[in-house]
Amino acid sequence: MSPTSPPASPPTTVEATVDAAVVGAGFSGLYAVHRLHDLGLSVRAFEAGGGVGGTWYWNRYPGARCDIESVYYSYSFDRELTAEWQWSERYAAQPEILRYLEHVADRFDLRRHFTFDTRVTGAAFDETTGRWRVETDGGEVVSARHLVLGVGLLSQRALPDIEGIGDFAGEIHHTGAWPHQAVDFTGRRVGVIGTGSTGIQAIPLIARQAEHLTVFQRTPNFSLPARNGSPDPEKSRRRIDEFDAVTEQLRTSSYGILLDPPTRSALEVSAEERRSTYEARWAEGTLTGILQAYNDMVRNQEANDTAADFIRERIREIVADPQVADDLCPRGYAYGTKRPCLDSGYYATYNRDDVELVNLRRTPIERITGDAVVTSDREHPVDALVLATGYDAQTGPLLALDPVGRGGRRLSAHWEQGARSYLGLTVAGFPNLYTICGPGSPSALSNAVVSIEQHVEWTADLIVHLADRGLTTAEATDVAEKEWSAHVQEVASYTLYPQTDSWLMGANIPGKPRVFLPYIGGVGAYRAHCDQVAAEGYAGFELA
Ligand code: N01
Repeated sequence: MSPTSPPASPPTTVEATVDAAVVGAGFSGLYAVHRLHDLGLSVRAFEAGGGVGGTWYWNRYPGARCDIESVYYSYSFDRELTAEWQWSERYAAQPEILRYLEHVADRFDLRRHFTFDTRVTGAAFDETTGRWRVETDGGEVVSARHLVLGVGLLSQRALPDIEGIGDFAGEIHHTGAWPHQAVDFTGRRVGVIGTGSTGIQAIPLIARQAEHLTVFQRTPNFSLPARNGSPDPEKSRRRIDEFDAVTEQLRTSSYGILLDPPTRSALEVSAEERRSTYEARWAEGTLTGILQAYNDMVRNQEANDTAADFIRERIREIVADPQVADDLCPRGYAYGTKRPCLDSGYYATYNRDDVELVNLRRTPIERITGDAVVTSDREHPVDALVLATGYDAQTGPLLALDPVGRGGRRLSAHWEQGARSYLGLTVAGFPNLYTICGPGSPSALSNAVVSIEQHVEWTADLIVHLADRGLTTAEATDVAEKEWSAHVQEVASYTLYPQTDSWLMGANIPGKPRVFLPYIGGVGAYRAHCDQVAAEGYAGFELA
C-alpha cells in the first residue's frame, strides 16, 4: 500500500452510546423501536433497505401478498391504529402492506431513530463494559447496552448454484430483491425457478403478461385457493368493536389466527363426512383450513393422506392435461410439512397455451446459458429469469451478521451443530442479545405479526426488569438453552415435519445442520411459558 492509499476499511465516523440498538425496519424492528423508545430508552436503529417495511420492502414481485387475513396480519398493540386503518382486500398485496408499515412509522414518528441504506456489518459484546459494539457499513460505531435483531426470518436469499447462471444475459431477479420499478415481461419469454409460496403467487401474474412462461419445478407444493376479495365486514367490525377480546384470542391461539381447534381425528369420521369437511374448507380460502380440520393431520400419516388425496383430486380436476396435473401433484411428503401455500389461480394457469411446466425430477437443469435454461432433454430459451428459490431461513440473517459473544465466540461457531437458543429469543454466551423470530420461537409457524409483538414486548419487559433493579446484563444459561432446544426438537418429533426436506428443517441449504427451526408448541402455550419464565424472575437467565 502506498503512503497515500486510503485505509482498507471505512473510518470510524461516529461513536454513539445508546441503551438499545435495533437492526431492521420490518414488523419487528419498527415495533421494537416504538416500544423501547416509549419506555424511555435511547435507541439507534439501522436498516439495509432504503425505507421501512423489511420483507414487504424487498418482496415486490408480482402477486406478493400475505396469506393470513390482513385484519389479523397487522399490529394489535394500539387500538386506534387498528381502528383507523382499512384494508382494501381480505389478503392485502405487498404495496398496501408496505403503505401500512409506512403509516405506522409516520404515526409513531419512528423514522427519526433509523439510519436507512445502512447495513450492520458486525456486533461484538465487550465483556469489560457489558455493552455491544455495533458497526455499520457506513463506518458508524454504536455502543449499545442491548442489541435487538429484527433481521427477519426470511431475508437471507438462497440463490441456486446452477452452472452458468452468471452467464445469463437477460434480466434475472430473485423475488426477494425485486426492482422498485415494475418489471415488464410483455413480449418476453420468462422462466421461473421455484414453486414454493412465492413462485405460486408470482406464476399466474407473470403468465398473464409474458409471451411465454416456463416453470421449472423441482418439488410440487400443496396450494389452496385464497378466494381473495373484500375483507369480511363482520371480522373487520369485530376486530375493532371487540378489540381486546379478539387480540386476546389471537395471542392465546395455536397459530396467531382465529380458528376453532379441531377435536377429532380424521380417521374417526366417515369418508363422506371427511370429504364434505374438506370441500367446505377448500371453499373457505384460508391457509390452514384443511390442515386444521382434524387434530392429527400433521401427526398421523394416514390422516394426512386423506387431505393430501383430496387436494391432489382438486389439482386433477382443475388442470386439463393429465400429465401436467400429475406433475403438479405433490407426493412423498406429508401435506403441511412444507409450509402450505395459498394461491389465486395457480393450477388453472397451467391450462394456458403459453405456459409450460418442466418437471425437474424427470429432466433436471444441467446449466444456464446466455439465453436458455438447459435441462437434461433440451434447451428452454428465455429472455428473463425469476428465481423464486427461497431463503436461508431463520438462522441465515443472524449468521450473516454473526455477532461475537463472550470470549470472542461467534454465533456461527455456537451454531455449528445447529441452531440453539433459549425461547428462540436469546443465546447462551451472548448477553443482552435478542433475536426476534429467532430459531426456537414459533414465528415461522404462526401469524408472524402476533409472534413478533410477543417477542418484542417480552424482550422490552426483560430490559425494564434489569433497569429497575440496577442490573446490566441478562444471559441465558447453558442449561436453559440446552433444555429449550431439546424441547423444540422433542415437540417437533411428535409430528411429521422432521421427515420432510423443507426450509423449516434447514434442508434447502446445502450443509446446513438439520434441526427443526421453529417452535411448534403453539403461540399461546409459548406465550404462557415465556410469561412463567418472567414471573419466576427470568428463570434460566443469569442477571448481573
Ligand atoms: O421459498 P421456498 P419461497 N433448482 O423455499 C425451489 C414465506 N412466504 O420464497 O422444494 C430448482 O418455500 C425449491 O424446490 P425444492 C413462506 O413462509 C410467505 O417460495 O427445494 N428449484 C422450491 O420449490 C414460505 O414458506 C408468503 O425442491 C429450486 C422453491 O425453489 C417462505 O416465505 C409468500 C432450486 C423455494 O421455495 C419461503 O417461500 C411468499 C434449484 N437449484 C413466501 N433451489 C405469504 O403469502 C430452490 N428451488 C405471506
